[in-house]
Amino acid sequence: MALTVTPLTPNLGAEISGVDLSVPLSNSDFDTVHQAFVDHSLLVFRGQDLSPKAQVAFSQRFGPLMIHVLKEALIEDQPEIYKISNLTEDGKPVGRAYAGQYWHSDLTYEPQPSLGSLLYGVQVPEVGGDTLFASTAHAYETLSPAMQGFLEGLTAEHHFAHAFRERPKAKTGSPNHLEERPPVVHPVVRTHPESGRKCLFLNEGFTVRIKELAPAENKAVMQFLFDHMTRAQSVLRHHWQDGDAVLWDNRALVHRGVDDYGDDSPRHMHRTTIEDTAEY
Ligand SMILES: O=C(O)CCC(=O)C(=O)O
Repeated sequence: MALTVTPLTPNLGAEISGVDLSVPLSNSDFDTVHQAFVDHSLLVFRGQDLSPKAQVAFSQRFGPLMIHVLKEALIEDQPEIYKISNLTEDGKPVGRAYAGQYWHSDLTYEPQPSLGSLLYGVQVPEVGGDTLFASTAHAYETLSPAMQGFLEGLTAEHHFAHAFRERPKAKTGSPNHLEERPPVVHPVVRTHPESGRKCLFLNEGFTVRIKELAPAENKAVMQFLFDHMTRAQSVLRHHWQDGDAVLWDNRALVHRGVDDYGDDSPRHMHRTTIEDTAEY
């Protein structure tokens, strides 16, 4: 079956059909997938049957993989796979439950953040547990030139612990590794190294402050930017089916989970995280 690329919204997302990710893609199919990734920022592959090994092999074609700081949520003999799961085994959590229920881009608290992530739905609820994605390129492009000019050259501090400081911990608890990662600084506007588009690079989860602004200015400017980034025109909502593999570009999107389901609705996912080796 021929590979096809079908856009899902005007501003982000495409569904790819005619591809089996469990076997190596030909170079020409990979080039088409890669170009679609750059053009649409988010790709949905339905009906996949992906072993951890095959998921790692496909993800590695985009770049080196990162090992998540939450070691207890990794697959033991395949530590590139981070488990997002509300399942338990012998009373112990199988992975990180209800991860990322706030807008974020993966691993911006690392000095070298993530290029993209591939999340594979092993078992998902029939209803609920969707993931939302918002285009930070579209967000930048829909700011006024005056606001774009104001943001140019500013830098922001990102910290892993920030995501857990003021959030309700009802379902997830706080991980034990919060202080293991010191704060890092990234530009507020980054030019995507492959598409050439400018993207806002800050997120509600991990961005503590814009360094050059006073506290009251920070509060107002960051809240404006977070609201602007997640307007309906920039958002795609993915409803999961078992066997979906969703690949997203952390350089050009923010995303969040929706915890509108409970432990009586099993949700078990495998994530690989690709490193961004570009200089900004
Ligand atoms: O489980 C989800 O829907 C979102 C997961 C997430 O935020 C992540 O993998 O970074």
